[in-house]
Amino acid sequence: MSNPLVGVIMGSDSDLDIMSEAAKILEELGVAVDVQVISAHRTPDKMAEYGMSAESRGVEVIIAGAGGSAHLPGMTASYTNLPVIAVPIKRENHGDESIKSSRAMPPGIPLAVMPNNGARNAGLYAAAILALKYPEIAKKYAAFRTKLHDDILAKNQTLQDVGWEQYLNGVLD
Ligand code: RP5
Repeated sequence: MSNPLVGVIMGSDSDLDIMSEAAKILEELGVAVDVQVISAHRTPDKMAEYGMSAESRGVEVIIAGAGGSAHLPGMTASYTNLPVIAVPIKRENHGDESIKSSRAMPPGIPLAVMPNNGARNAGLYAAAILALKYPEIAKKYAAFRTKLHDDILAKNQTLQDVGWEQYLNGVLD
């Protein structure tokens, strides 16, 4: 694969089970990714260096996931002019502090904020941004969307064929 166009960063390796969804969908769409653990509060120097050097390294979109007070997405955005997509990490015992913190970026430094644990959509959103420039990515992204569309048509056809009760008890089992 060529140089990573998307940087996927996260505050802890404990976020990787969720953040790997972004890497996975991007690689399925043929987009090379660079995946790193960078903590805003434990390695602030590394976060600054990463943000400041991202553009010169050829990265075009950054996806940043963090839990807790989730400083990583907003602070990374403050170190680069690249688009930054935030993925709030929410575990079962967590509140909504991460998504609220990401959404509350003061005007001037924008963050695209996904739903809690929305790493897959973050990957897709990054692909949509890159599709504006790269026809190959645009083709794969469009094909992905077409498949979503066609899958629903096929499911509805089966629902019409077998009826809702059998669908519920048979097809969905
Ligand atoms: C945040 O604190 C990380 O993004 C993670 O979601 C959370 C817990 O980190 P660990 O204690 O698992 O390293 O900084």
